[in-house]
Amino acid sequence: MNRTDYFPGISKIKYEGPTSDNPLAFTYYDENRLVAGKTMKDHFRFAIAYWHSFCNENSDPFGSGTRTFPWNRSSDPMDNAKYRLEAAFEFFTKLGTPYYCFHDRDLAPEGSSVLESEKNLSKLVSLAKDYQKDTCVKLLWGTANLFSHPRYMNGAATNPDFDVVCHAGAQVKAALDATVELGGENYVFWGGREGYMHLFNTKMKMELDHLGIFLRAARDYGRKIGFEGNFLIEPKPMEPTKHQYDFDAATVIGFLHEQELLDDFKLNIEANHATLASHSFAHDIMVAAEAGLLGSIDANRGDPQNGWDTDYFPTNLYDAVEVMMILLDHGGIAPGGFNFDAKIRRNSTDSEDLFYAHIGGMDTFARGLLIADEILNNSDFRTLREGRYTSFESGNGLQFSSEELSLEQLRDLANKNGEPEVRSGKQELLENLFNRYIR
Ligand code: XLS
Ligand code: NI
Ligand code: NI
Repeated sequence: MNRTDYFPGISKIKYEGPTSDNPLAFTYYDENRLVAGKTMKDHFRFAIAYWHSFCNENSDPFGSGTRTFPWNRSSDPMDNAKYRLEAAFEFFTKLGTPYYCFHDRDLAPEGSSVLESEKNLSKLVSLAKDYQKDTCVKLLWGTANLFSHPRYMNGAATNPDFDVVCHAGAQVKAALDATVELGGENYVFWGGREGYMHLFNTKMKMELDHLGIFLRAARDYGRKIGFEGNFLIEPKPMEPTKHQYDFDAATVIGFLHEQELLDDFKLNIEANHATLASHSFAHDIMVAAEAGLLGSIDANRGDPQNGWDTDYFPTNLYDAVEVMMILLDHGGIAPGGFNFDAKIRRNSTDSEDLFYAHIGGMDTFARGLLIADEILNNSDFRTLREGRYTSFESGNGLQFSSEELSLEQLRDLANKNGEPEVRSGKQELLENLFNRYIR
């Protein structure tokens, strides 16, 4: 393939170790390093989000873009889509991330009809297939953008107008075709405008039932065309709708139960969405993981001072350690991965800024993994936590856990055993212990 250099002056990013002062090198992410029996590459399965990195020129609601993408050099959007693909694969290979993720409309522009949109997408998919073969970069997940076009202003699958639901169906069908064609390992539904702005004009139960029906139809089609991966729902509590139906991990798990989707669906947890729902990143990861439903992660970071989806690149080591401890305890993230659903700031205008951002994110999680592994193996962390629950390991406690005690029996035991001993939760000790390893 004829290659243009879209990121000139930047060569393959290498691991140089913690003492390196080269900002274009990894200091912690060493893809072949073994930690807890797996390479770092396999622990993370890092992915690049096509939309933030190659589609948005840093515009915001107050102004147009501040970057000019060299791949937007034609007046024909299809040509630009091809240049963009070329640039994206140059970036993936220079950075050394094994995966990428896209929305249908990131890859190819919408046409003037359903048919034209399908044709546009399939042209780009066949090019992407060649790049994937050439570079060994793989597709972590595909998705459909069911929120940007004005027709989706009242929702996609939950729209009160059936004609809009059909368009959403057309898009998801094509996006599933694309995902399967490219060997995508997962398929994501982020409920863009699936929610409501006001209850006065909303039939909530009907909309939620339609969402379930739509997802079952998508699941059936995906399985029919040979998609074997997980379908993932990405929770988010608000923005763009005032109330998004997929509010947080716990809400989505309830929805999956109710709609009988648990055999095929898991969750894609995004850090900034968890914090928007007044949870920590680790909280929503834990909720999903303990339910056996952690599918993948959108790695980014919110801003503690403002309440929207800032999509900062993740640099918070404390969060990374917490999350990696959960993953080490719950069998890891595969077949999901860590997708950088994050964008550089509006005033980050140099082409290497995109590299710094991703290098920082990858190093943060790699360092988090090393620390998490140390805490779990070398400290009293596990025993302190386990120690709080020893009363359920034998005797009446074990009987209770095995659902063998009635309420009357609990009453009789309380009466017999008297007032429980006071036992400390040891939170400060655990926090200090955790901090001692952050180094
Ligand atoms: C937006 C979402 C979106 C999904 C993919 O807030 O995070 O980027 O990940 O549609
Ligand atoms: Ni996301
Ligand atoms: Ni988001």
